[in-house]
Parts: sequence; C-alpha cells; structure tokens
Amino acid sequence: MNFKTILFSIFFISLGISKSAAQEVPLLKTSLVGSRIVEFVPKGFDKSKTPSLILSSEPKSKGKMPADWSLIPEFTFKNNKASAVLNLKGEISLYGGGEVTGPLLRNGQSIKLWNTDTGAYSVEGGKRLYQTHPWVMGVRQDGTAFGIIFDSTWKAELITNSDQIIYNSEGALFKVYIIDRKSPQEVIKGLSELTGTIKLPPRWALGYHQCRFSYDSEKRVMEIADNFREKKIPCDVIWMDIDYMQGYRVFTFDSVRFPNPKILNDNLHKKGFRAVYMIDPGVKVDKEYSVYKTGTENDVWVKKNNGQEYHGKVWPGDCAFPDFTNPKSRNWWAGLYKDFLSTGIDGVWNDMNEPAVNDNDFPEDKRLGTMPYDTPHKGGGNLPSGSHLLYHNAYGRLMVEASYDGILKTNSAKRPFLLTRSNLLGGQRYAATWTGDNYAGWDHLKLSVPMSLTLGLSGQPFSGPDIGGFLGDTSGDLWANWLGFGAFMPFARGHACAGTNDKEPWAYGEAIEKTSRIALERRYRLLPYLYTLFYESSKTGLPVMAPVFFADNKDLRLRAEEQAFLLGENLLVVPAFAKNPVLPSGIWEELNLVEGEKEDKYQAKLSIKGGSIIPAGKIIQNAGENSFDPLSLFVCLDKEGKAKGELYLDSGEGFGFQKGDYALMTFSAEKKNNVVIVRVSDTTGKRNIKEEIKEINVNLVLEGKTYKGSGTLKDGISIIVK
Ligand code: NBV
Repeated sequence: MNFKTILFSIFFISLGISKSAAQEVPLLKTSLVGSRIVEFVPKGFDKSKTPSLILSSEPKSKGKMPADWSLIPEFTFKNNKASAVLNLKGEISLYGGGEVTGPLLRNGQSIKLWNTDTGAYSVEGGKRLYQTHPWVMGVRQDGTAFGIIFDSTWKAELITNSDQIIYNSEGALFKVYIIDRKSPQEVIKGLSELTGTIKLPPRWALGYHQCRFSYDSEKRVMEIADNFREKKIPCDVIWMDIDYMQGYRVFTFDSVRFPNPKILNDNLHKKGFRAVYMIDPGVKVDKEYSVYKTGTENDVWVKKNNGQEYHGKVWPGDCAFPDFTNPKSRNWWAGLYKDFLSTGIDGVWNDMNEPAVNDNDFPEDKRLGTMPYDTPHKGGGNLPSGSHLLYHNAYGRLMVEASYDGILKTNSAKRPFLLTRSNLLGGQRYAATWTGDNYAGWDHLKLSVPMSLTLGLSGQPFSGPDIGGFLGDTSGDLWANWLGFGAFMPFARGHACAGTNDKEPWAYGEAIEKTSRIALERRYRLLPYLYTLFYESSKTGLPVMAPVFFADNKDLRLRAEEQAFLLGENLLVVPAFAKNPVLPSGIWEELNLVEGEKEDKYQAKLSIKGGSIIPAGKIIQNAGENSFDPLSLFVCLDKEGKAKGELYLDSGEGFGFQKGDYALMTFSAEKKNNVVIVRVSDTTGKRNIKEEIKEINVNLVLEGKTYKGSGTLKDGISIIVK
C-alpha cells in the first residue's frame, strides 16, 4: 500500500464511520394508547434522559397497533442527538408547530424549538419564538387527518416538508405519538386526550383587557379605569406591568407609586374591573429581600456545575432563578402567591419565563439568550436531573404549573387566571398565552390571525396578540383595523411598550373611539356564545378560534385561508383588511349585533352559519353584569329549514359548575310552511335558569332579512316569515 492508498482508505473509512454514526434506531415497542392513537418507543429510549413534560399523564396501553396502521416514524441517532422522521404519502396540508410566524399552512416551513425572547419576532428571521410545540397535524385531501407529537423538550428543529415531517433534537431518544382519525377536529380532540385541555376560565377573562408597559402609578391606573366607564367602552381588566414592583423585585409593590395595592384593587373591583399583575421568574440577588432570602434558605435556585448559584441579568440586575424542575422549588414558588394575592389581585401574568437572560458573561452560542446549555437542573419527583439543554423549553411550563398551583391554593374558591409568555405543548393546562412582542405594523396585524389559529391547532385555544402592536407607535387607522377583528380573538388585550404613544381606545380621537366602542360592544354581546365555546374547549380541546377550513374539511380551496377565521363552528369573522378571502360555501347570513357597525369601515364582517343558533346577550360594560336577560338568539336556517345551537352558563366564577351549578341548553328551530318555531329542546345542569333568563328575543336571519320574535324559556317562540 503506498501513501496515497493509505490516505484514501483513511478517508473512506472515516466516511463510513460518520455514515454509520447516523444510526437507524429500531422500534422497541408500539402500542395503542387511545382511540386511533399509537405510541412509538424507539430502542434505547430512557425516560431518565427524556422525561415527558408534554403529556398530562403516562398513557396506558390499550392493545396493539392496528394492523392497517400506515403512519410509522423512523428514528435515528447521531452524535448523541436523536431525530425522527415521518414520511408522508399523497398531498397533505400541514398545520401546527404552536407559536410560529409565517403562514397557517406549514408545508415547506421550519422552526427552531428553543424558547426565546424575540422582540418584533426578529431572532433568526422569526423561526425561533417564545414557545415549544413539537406537534404537527396533517390533513389529507379527503378531509381525514393525523397528528404527530414528538414527546421531547430537548433543543430541536421541526421541519415540515411536503413529503416528510422531520424533528431533529439535540438530545436523547424520545417517544412519538401519532393520532390518525377521520377529521382534523377529531385529531385535535386526540391531542387533548394526551395533553389535557384548558380549565374553564372565569367569565371576566373573556372580556376586553387593557394593558400598558406600564400604567405606572395607582392614580394612572384609576384614570384609565374611569375613562372606560365614563366613555362607556366595555372593559373587564386593567393590567399592572413590571413598574408596579419595588425596583423590579417580584412579589413587591413600589412604595411611592403603588403604596396601597389593596385599596387600588378594591377600587377597581368597585367599578367592575379585575386586576392582573406581572410576575417574572428572575429574583433579584439582594440579601435584604425576603423572596431572595427565603429562596436561598429553601435551596431553590438553579446552580452552576461548580455548585454556586447561577446569576443572570434581567430587569432587576443580577438575578437568581428558581429551579422549577424541583418540586420543592415549585412548592416554595407557589407559596409566594398567598400574601401577594391577598391584596385582591385577580390574575397573574408570567413574563420573561423562557427564561430570558441578558447576560454577557457567557458566549452567546452556548446559551442563546438564556442560561448556558450545560447549567444543571436538579429535577426531583418524576423528573430526572438534567442540563438546561433538556429543560430550557420546559422552564416556562414548569413555572406556570407552580404559579397555577399557588394561585389555586390561595383562592381555592376561584378559577385561576394566568397568562404566560413561554410555554410548552400541553401547557394550556395551566395558562393562557399571548403572542409576545409584536410591533405596530400591518404585517404583524395580519400575522396575528394565523399565529393564534396555529396555537389553537396546537392545543392552546386561549391566545391573542397585543392588539394595536406592542413595539413602535400605533396610528389610529392601524388600531381600529386591529381591534375591529381582534375583538373576536379568544384573548383580547390591547398592550403597548414603554416609550410608545398612548394606545387606549380613546387615544386616537373621537371617530376611532367610536369604532373601538362598537368593536367591543360586539364582543360583549357575544360573550354568552364565547363562554359556551370556552366551556366546550375545556371539555374537548377544540379551538375557540378556528381556521376556515374547519367549515368543510374536504374543500381544498379553504386550506390556506388565514385572513378570515371561525369563532366556534357557527360564526365567520372576516377582518376589514381581508382581500379576497376564500370563504366556505353554503348558507352564511350577515350577523348584525350593534348599532353603527354596518357603517363603520373598520369592523370585521360577521356571518352566521346556516343551520345554527347563536346565543347573545346585551351590551354590557363588564362580564360581571348579567347579560342573559333578555337573551338573544340569532337563528339562521339550513336548506332543510332547521337550526340548532347551544348555550352554557354558570356563575362565571368558582367551581360550583363541577357540582352541577350550570345550565347547558340546546336550542332548536324549525320552519314549517311560513312559521318558524324556536324552542329549548334540552337542558342539563341544576341551575335555576328561569331566574336568569326571563325573556328571549329571537332574530331570525333569512335571505338577508331579519324577523323578530320574543317569548320565554317555557313556550316555544313562533315567528311568521314571508
Ligand atoms: O414587562 C415589560 C414587557 C412586557 O410589557 C411585554 O409584554 C413582555 O413581552 N416585557 C416583555 C419585558 C421587556 C420588554 C421590552
């Protein structure tokens, strides 16, 4: 062998080695774990290396993988990094991935799964956002669908090519779950069977929320609240951003600007408002500060490999971070809410919980905006110890689990309301979300629709954008356009960054103030319908705001529509900005709810589906006012002259509904000759609704005309149509 041959052989041997290093990993086990849900476990899977933080509980085997099952993932392992691929046959429309920028239809997209603070979605061209959802749903041409969960939190990349779904992680092997069912709706239900659903929120959380970074004194907060009431613009919640704290110390109040939170919250309550306050995970390193002191005493902090506390810079300067992988730390954190909430705080906002760390002491490529990859986490309970590379994407999710527990323990008679910026697939069990720091521009206004739709298709129905845009100044025109449809998103909150112009509904002059009032009056009239949708979603996991293709899974024209959206099944929302939206066929009649909406160019166009009945209430100023008397029913008949709909109602707060204190009513309508009879066809629950609904007004929309009738719950309501 001469020298050249030796060199050649070394070259080919090393090629061979690196090739064989990308080892195919056989399946160890497959089993049926739900109706048409299969679990795939690769050989070598070790739950102490990849614990499941996504599923609500470990699924039990219910038998063998069905013989006709065709969706089988292939696992590989290379350089200690596990991947899985699902090969696709035929033309499939892909959706999901959770919080993403870009189109609703995900064919040909890729995202990075590494939760990141990304102002204006600017990091890596918007491919890396605040949350992690290793989940993709595919809808076949015939309307049947499947979904795949990669049950891992390791840093990863998710690629959705038209012929392959690829998940490349930077960690150990993981399990995969595949759901294959007759429709995308059934697949989403399957997702929630594995990962859980939202808890029914308090009704006030479905109202309009007003926020700013920051309303920075008690006086300013009350001015904002008073303005809403004086101007008769409906609103339920005022938000306290980071400046209410004393030097950004979490669980404290600024002694000058917020000297008496109890009085402030009481005053807000008296005017029918709720108060939500921000809590970040970073705790200021300050030996005099009780939270830091008790955290240190309880040994809750994330520590470096050398055993010292890990410190990173955030708002308060140097901060320590609770190690939320450890049950003791979570418990300690939960306990902090007791005194805090005793001031009358109604809801909590967990921000910066990727966790975002603005630290320069570590090279950026070893931490990507957070603590270094090799920072150890303790684990405990069901969770093994592991590096930040494993736990980073679960940090926000573990934080909100602890926050949720603390809020519930403190006020066990109330439904917690928690909003989080960072989360993980399945984290809808603990918190609602918003889509982070967008900016005040047309592209982000339009993007806000597919973003929330995609979250809804990824198990998180309770989301919305910062209406108006967070970063940058907002013009009246942009605000009005955004609120015109944002008023129909599941979470409706206006927000603004420090240093930007005022962004309250009245900040742009009288005409836009009127537009804002109309938009919010429309939302408030629809609260009974919206609340019913949230109730259903808490049972099934179905999105509250759904893509238009849900109206007809087989209509391929609808698959990419991302301007218009559905609210539940029965209401179509077409934002004013929409150009040539592709709308579902069939009967859809215009729905008019409040005076002045038709003449207002900023209002979204609403249509009710043929065959449905939508319950609505009165125009009210906050969700606490009774909106069920009189109850309005909007009726739109199908081709057969029939319609039906549902109304769920309860006290709007607390857990009485779990013991039967609710009413779930089914309404039906039928046309015989020229008479339409609308009646309550079924009621479940023990609530005495006769007290709440004394009168029903029916608005029957038929071929562009509205016919009215009224009556009581007991007797059917007859309407003559000509
Ligand atoms: O707490 C201030 C902001 C908050 O208003 C925003 O909604 C979060 O996404 N927060 C981020 C911290 C930094 C903002 C530049």
